[in-house]
Amino acid sequence: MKCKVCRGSAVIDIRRHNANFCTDHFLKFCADQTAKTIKQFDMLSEGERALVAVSGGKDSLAIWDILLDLGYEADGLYVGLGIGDYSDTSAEFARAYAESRGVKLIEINLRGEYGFDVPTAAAATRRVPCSACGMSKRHLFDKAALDGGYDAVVTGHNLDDEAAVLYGNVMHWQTDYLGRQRPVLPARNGFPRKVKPLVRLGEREMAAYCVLKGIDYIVEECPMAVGNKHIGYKESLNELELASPGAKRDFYFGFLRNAVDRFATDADAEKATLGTCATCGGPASSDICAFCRLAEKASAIDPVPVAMPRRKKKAKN
Ligand code: Q46
Ligand code: ZN
Ligand code: ZN
Repeated sequence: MKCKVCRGSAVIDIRRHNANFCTDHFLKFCADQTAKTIKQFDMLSEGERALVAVSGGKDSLAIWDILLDLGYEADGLYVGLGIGDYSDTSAEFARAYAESRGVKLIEINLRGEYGFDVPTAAAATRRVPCSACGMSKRHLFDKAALDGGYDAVVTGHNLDDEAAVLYGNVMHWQTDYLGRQRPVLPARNGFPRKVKPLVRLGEREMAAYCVLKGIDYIVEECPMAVGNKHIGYKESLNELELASPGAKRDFYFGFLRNAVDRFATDADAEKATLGTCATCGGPASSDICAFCRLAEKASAIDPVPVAMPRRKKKAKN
């Protein structure tokens, strides 16, 4: 197997590009694909400050690394979700990376600063953990970006993630979500700009990127992801990709080219009606925003151990 660029010995094959790469040219390929995405979707301009949502996993550490190598000013933000050992270990990877590059990592601890954690929030709301977790993370990333004067929140969502979310949104015809499923969401109504520069790169490539760059990351999946539908969607898409390389890319980028605009109105209308949260001053669809309501509810009950995540109920037909 030879590198497509230099004919040296290749370390990875990327079937959807019909290409093999050596280490150096693979790392360059990842940086080039990211730079192309940033430019194509106007994600970041020169001199802008980015806040990277860092989980300690491969994708967020890889995008942080690529942005720094591309010359962007990028700080990290780690949110301690209180998911037992998983959170403790992932925080260590995030800190170790920041230290190795001499860059700033902001840390927010849900239990320490807001009096609850994800397992307890799941019990308090009687919903799957990812629902309270995702909402909390979005709120805290947005708030930290605005408070810190950052120009954009960067997340490490990759092609596999976005194709799986799209698959789920189409399966259930979540038209409001479809209207928002772009790799860049402009700043408005009290929300900062949000960008996903890794949408041209897959999960396998991000793992390879970290290994080849010597970046240590948490390999274990979050223990609360049990029953997460996206895992099933990813598996289905992997089967399709195996039979037809490029299927995920064509599905996702075809959607961006041909369909996302058709759903945009629903999402815009919803955002336009937001007011201000009386507790935190952030955007809210009622007097108090969803995060502050969650914090009030979840901090009022005794902490729930991670060993007993609430399993998802079977979906009703
Ligand atoms: S951390 Fe949180 Fe994820 Fe764990 S509880 Fe779900 S959303 S799976 S990215
Ligand atoms: Zn090469
Ligand atoms: Zn609030």
